[in-house]
Amino acid sequence: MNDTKVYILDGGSLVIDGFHVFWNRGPAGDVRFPCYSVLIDHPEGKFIFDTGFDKEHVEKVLPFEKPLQTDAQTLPGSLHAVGLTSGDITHVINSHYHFDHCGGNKHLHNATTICHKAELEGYHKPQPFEHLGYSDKSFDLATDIYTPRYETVEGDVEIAKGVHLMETPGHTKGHYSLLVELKGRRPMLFTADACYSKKNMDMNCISSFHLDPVASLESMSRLTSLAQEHEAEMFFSHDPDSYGSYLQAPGYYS
Ligand code: 5PN
Ligand code: ZN
Ligand code: ZN
Repeated sequence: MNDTKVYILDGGSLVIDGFHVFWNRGPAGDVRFPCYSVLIDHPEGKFIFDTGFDKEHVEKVLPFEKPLQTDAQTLPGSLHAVGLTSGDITHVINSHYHFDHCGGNKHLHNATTICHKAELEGYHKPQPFEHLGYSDKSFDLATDIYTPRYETVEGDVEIAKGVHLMETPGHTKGHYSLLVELKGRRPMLFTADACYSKKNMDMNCISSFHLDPVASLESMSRLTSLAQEHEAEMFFSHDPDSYGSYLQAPGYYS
């Protein structure tokens, strides 16, 4: 049996203000941060956790976030670099349905979409201040080549051997973080937007984009406990400082 491999697929970068990264703390000013997808090449399937942003969507709806994304940083482009095409992906899981995490779903026309029941509810009935976050609806819309096939889950779930979705609500209603166990190294804990960066964790400071700030803080604390309990390494979702130390595809963790 093949061992699991985890690839980090670079998806380009966006700009937001420092007060959005560090809620009520700042300092103000442009912060450019990375976005990426996680490919899990597993004996039970080829799983993608998060699919980055769609550059055209951001240019149209959020041009002030100054998207940078080369062709190689699109999801089809980054899959190509590891010898795969969009049709090879069997499952897509989104930590949540913010535009910078689901923009590439529409390319994955053979994939089953694993989603938290509460996240779909949150997306379908957003609070008024969540509209921009949930502005890319292409993951939910059928096209000629793409029809989403949802498989709804709740609670902490092991979606394949050693691949665990862990509930970390607050940033959104049904947010998931991801824990992946590997044969040759300590587990990887992908925080997703439950914690943007190591600095957010160290300052115990959440981002300004959230549904429930208290739940968000509890989820950050849960991430700390999970990392301790599993002796896992945390990988943050939008961390300009740590990102350079993450091994990039075609390199992989195993
Ligand atoms: C990167 C980014 N920009 C804006 C929003 C928003 O309005 O909700 C979430 C979000 C983002 O992650
Ligand atoms: Zn988000
Ligand atoms: Zn995000």
